[in-house]
Amino acid sequence: MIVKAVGAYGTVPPLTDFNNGFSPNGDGTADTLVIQGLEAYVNNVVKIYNLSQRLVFSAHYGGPGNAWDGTHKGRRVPVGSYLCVIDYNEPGMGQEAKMIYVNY
Ligand SMILES: [Ca+2]
Repeated sequence: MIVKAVGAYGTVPPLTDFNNGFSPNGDGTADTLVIQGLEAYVNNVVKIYNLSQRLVFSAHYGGPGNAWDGTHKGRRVPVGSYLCVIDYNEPGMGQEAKMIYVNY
């Protein structure tokens, strides 16, 4: 897998303020991977890879209530670092990639 780690460019502000870490343990705090404002890009796709470069999640981001909950095939993923790749799927926009951390 080759990830071109670029921010959004052109007139589009980068979405660099999403939470670096989250705790998908169902306690009501930071239980999903919130990426503020991404739902405005209606064609977006969010992909999560583990450090073995295996895809553990891929879906459209539709807001905090429709975001990755830290599970893979119905089970919580192990604590650790993951790579989040955002495909905007908009003309003139690339991908954005960022490391995130899952803890419980
Ligand atoms: Ca939590």
